Amino acid sequence: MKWLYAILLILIVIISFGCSYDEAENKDPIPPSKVEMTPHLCDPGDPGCAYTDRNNGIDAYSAGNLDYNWMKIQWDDKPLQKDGDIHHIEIWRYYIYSDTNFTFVEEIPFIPDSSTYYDKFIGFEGSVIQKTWFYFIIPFDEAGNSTNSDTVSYRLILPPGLQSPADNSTFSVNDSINFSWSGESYTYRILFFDTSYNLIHSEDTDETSRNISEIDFVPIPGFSYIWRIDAFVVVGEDEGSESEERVINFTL
Ligand SMILES: [Ca+2]
Ligand SMILES: [Ca+2]
Repeated sequence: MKWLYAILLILIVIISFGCSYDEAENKDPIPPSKVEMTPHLCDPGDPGCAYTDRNNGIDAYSAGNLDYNWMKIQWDDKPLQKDGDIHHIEIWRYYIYSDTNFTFVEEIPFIPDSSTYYDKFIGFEGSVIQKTWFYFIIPFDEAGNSTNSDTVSYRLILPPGLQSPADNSTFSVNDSINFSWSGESYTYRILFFDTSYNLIHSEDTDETSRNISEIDFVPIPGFSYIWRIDAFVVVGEDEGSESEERVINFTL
């Protein structure tokens, strides 16, 4: 009878191997890699800041002439690219004092290298400013496994309301031009970019008006620039806002 037991044992081993093989084939047990969100790195015009508005991590994002900013969030998707089976990503946010109240923002398809998302607060009823916003993402793979990312945060404040000069104004380089805006008692940064968004000049002020003669910026005749005002409570903290952007043209 020993040989019968031996055959039974072999059969059981073969069957259980077969079962576990089938299970591995049908069910992917490996969840997505954990994603690291990119914290706020620095702002254009900060001393030694080599980052631009496009790659500086979580940041306020100009919502044009609305009275609040949108939020830009970013993450490192290299681990997800290596996984090779990511299907979609869920975006989630909450704000301080409501940290049990996670809000689902949107589900986006996974497209490698497009690891930037702009949260326009669509459907949010309360005031968007004076809140510290926290974000995390949840990548899902083809089999439905998911792994939460870590969390980043940024506080939005009232964006400066641009007054003058009007968008697409044209001046001689010798004109007296007054740049003015409305806002709280914040620190303001006036920024001038070329039309390819390279930062040409920036400087900080506590005023809400600056004449071009007070600004250490020498425009070149025949050139156009993009200008805007950023606001900070304390420069260098994870907190701020950005005005809309306007174009200014210079002639001789
Ligand atoms: Ca997987
Ligand atoms: Ca910024």
